[in-house]
Amino acid sequence: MQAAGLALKELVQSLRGRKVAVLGHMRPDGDCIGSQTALCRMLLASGVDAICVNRDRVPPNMTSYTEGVTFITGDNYVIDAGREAISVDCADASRIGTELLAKFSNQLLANIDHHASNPGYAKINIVVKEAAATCHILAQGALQYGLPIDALTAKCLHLGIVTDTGRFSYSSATASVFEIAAELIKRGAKPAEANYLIFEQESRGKLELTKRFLNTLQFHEGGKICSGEITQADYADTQTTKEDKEGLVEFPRSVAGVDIAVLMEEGKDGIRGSLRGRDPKLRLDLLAGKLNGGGHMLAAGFNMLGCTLKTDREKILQIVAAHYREFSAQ
Ligand SMILES: [Mn+2]
Repeated sequence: MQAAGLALKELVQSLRGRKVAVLGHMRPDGDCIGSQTALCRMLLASGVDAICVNRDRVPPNMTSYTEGVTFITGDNYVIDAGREAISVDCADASRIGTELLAKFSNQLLANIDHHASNPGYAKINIVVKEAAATCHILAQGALQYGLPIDALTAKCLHLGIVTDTGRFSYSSATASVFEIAAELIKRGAKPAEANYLIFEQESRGKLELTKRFLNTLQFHEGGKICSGEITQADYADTQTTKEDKEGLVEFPRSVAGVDIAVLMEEGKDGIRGSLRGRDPKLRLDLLAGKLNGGGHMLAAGFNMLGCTLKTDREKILQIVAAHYREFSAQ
């Protein structure tokens, strides 16, 4: 982490007078938006011509964090010649989106991230696998080396940390993370305001989607596995989108006795799934691999092309159950 702070300071200094685009991943979350806007603001305050670009829109409850920066989204972005790219919170370059990535013919200048699988795909790689969030890396480095953090930058950094640590509840929420959060609060971050903006602005459609999802929950293997489903009709009927499925898999995961939570989403081209657990022994990354997916030991995803719930639901659940029996016995 110390080395990352120095590398961040040197990167910011070397960019003075240059043109930079700060890129995030598709379907951005709080850490993505927070790290894009915080880094952009630090660069602007350091004399760098910086903008943010993302393939997808900024979630409506996060738009206040983009104040004062140019944040380009959508397919019609025009990137001026000579603008170099830095990615934040992207485990690999493809997470930026192929079309957006193609706008930058040269290798990405820098990659700042905390995902364990990050292969280091840029010229300069500031990857700290034990960091709680990309915003944690940025905040630590900025505080250590005196990079500019005004009140809104502090709010942006806090946004990434509060979302990626599950509101400071995961094991990644260490004492030093709390110390950094305290410093960000001194500089203008507002926890109650962030909590309201990020966690208490759900649409009524999301509530209806949640009701439908809860109605589909089924228990398997004596209550050790709990699965639920979403269809395209659910989105259409509740006027919601894929963004709104965020967090739904936490409901089955939160039930006592459940070791594997499964969310299956039926789309036009197949079934996408989310897997969540609490015991690393169950290796959900390996389970996802059996279902054409991948991820982390406790959180993974899969993508069964050409499958439908009607014809393939049982097959998928049988693979999950067989994996559970094999790995829980070890
Ligand atoms: Mn993150």
